[in-house]
Amino acid sequence: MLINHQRGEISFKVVYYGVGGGGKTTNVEFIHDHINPQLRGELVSVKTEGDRTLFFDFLYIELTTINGLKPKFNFYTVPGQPMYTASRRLVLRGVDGVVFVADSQEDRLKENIESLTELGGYLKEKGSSLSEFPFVLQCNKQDLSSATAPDELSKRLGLNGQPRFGAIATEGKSVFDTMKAIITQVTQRKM
Ligand SMILES: Nc1nc2c(ncn2[C@@H]2O[C@H](COP(=O)(O)OP(=O)(O)OP(=O)(O)O)[C@@H](O)[C@H]2O)c(=O)[nH]1
Ligand SMILES: [Mg+2]
Repeated sequence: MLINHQRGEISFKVVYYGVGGGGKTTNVEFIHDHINPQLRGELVSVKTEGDRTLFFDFLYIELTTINGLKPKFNFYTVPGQPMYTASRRLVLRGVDGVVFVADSQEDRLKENIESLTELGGYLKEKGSSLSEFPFVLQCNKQDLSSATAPDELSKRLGLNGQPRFGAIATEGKSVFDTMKAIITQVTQRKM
């Protein structure tokens, strides 16, 4: 969280985390494409270790001001493939909230668990945990026949009670619900 008093802004960093090919980029692109262009910056793709890390920011004016400051949200995705651990650590620096985009397909459960465990380890280093930190689970690819339902997937991932959404990011289904849920968590925590 950063406060810019001159501009009267408070910025939060939200990271979309999860396995390679799970749908993080699809989420962020959909948000970017469907938000008022006057309220957001460009979608910027930054190369890290040969992979892409997406970044963009926008002013979310529907929220009331926080202590007189305009809330601004910076959305990032990490590269999900296992070898990009260093990039993920870099992107997670200063994070205020995480959306974990799980690939709901049955055969990706093990990778989802590995990715979530890595995230948990990072939060632990920061003196936090998955249950304490602003966190939303998105069970993506619910359109596929081998998809596990959100409640069941949440259980299998060892989560308890964190907000969860069944999504189809390619169709935009639950993309904004997920985004609003993490924004609520992040801002309520800081207010
Ligand atoms: N069927 C289906 N495909 C999806 C869905 N969401 C994303 N995809 C597809 O999955 C593939 C990977 O999506 P990305 O958004 O690039 O995944 P990512 O999580 O950013 O992957 P990395 O950047 O490699 O970590 C793309 O071909 C998407 O079109 C979904 O809800 N259903
Ligand atoms: Mg991506």
